[in-house]
Amino acid sequence: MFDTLTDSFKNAIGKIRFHDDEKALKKATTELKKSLLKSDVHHKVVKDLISTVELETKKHGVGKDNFLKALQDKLTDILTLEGAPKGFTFASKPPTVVLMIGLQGSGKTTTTGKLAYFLKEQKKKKVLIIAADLQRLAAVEQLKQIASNIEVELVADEGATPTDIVKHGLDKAEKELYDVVLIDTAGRLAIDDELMDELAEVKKVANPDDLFYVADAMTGQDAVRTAQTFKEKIGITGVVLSKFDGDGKGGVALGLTQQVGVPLRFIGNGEKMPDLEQFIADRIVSRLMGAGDVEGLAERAAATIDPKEAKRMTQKIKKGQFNFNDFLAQMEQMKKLGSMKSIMGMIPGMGNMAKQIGDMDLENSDEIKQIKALVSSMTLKERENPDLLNNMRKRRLAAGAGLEPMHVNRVLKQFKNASKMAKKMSTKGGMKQMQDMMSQMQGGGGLPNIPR
Ligand SMILES: Nc1nc2c(ncn2[C@@H]2O[C@H](COP(=O)(O)OP(=O)(O)O)[C@@H](O)[C@H]2O)c(=O)[nH]1
Ligand SMILES: [Mg+2]
Repeated sequence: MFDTLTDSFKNAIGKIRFHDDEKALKKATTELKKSLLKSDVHHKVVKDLISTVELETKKHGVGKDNFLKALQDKLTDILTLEGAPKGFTFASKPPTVVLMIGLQGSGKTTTTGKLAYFLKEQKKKKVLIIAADLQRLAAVEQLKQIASNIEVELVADEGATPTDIVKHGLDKAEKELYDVVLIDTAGRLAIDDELMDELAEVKKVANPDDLFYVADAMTGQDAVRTAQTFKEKIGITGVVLSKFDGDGKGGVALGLTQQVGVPLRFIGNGEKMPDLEQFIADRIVSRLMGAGDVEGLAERAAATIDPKEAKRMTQKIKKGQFNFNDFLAQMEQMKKLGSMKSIMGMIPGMGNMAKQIGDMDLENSDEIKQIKALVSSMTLKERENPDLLNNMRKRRLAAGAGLEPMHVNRVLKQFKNASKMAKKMSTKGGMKQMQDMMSQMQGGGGLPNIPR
């Protein structure tokens, strides 16, 4: 997450008034420098950022707006490589072949699944995964499970060599007209020649359009160093930073593109399949400045939420007809959007909430389990009409769901509140009200809109 970095920028911006003097600017940049270094941004990147921002702000006149603009421009500059691809790019002639490489445990296999899910759900592509990590039986098993969960085709053969399986997979992709082929490879605990040789061979056979180096964000500057080595030895065209949701400080994402000379293409921010984000500089800058990433959120929602269904649901909510079936259906939809933490981080002014919420697990929280147990004990009529539930029916439900009557009452009350809240939010300006409430709870409004 970008919380720590966003806080650093917010603090610095807060130190400068609408019109101000160079002393205030110095104070703001000195503090910013300190906190960026603390967030594990490389010192050269920090130095470059600070000196440019100081220079540009002075040139246009010291004041909040010019400082903000200078920061925004420089950040965009730092996160962009001229002419380099952004997010996922497709080859002119399908299939687009991507080789996933990296150290053991960096998140290659998980990221392969996430990418496949992203391409299938958001880009509506036909995706094939090739399991070329044949070192460990468990690795193939892990990929099998992931592929079957997201319903993506997998080519795996424990007996084959990595190059054979890649050849076999590419043939299949060609014949069966796949759009994208993702190849998961073996890693090692550290960089060694044997690994590099194997990867070089796989690369020769696969002739990939992209080579994504998957790096664990929690390893900080080590992620940058290993990426540099892989770039020299194998050649990479993009980096994916996994485990960005961890308590890493996030600074590595800021410098990586310039340091390695290869664009950061994706960020992994959770263990679940939807927890992957394209790294698009403008959007990231917007988030770093505390303005959220509405575009990214809308994109994700558009791909997962059926607009007709959403409209039908809104109508029901407005009429107060929201029932238990709808409730469960909504839960399923939410699950597809990704972890609560990653969603909140994209809503303007809610970045801090994300920190407080932690990771609400929609599948496994006790409350959700109770609700599911309860709903499955209901008759169809009861599911459709929560008002039917009198005391006798409640006792029957409690027994059926293995809950205390007290729990049943609590769940029903929560459901009533949720449906009231939903009704409120569905009115015009409801979402705005909610946001205002949230930002008041955080003890401060969001940042003003950033001038473009
Ligand atoms: N929290 C979190 N965990 C991740 C993320 N990506 C991968 N992991 C976890 O990291 C561990 C290693 O991932 P795996 O894909 O098996 O790594 P590989 O050895 O490079 O294939 C697994 O437990 C994953 O669930 C991420 O973005 N966030
Ligand atoms: Mg693996």
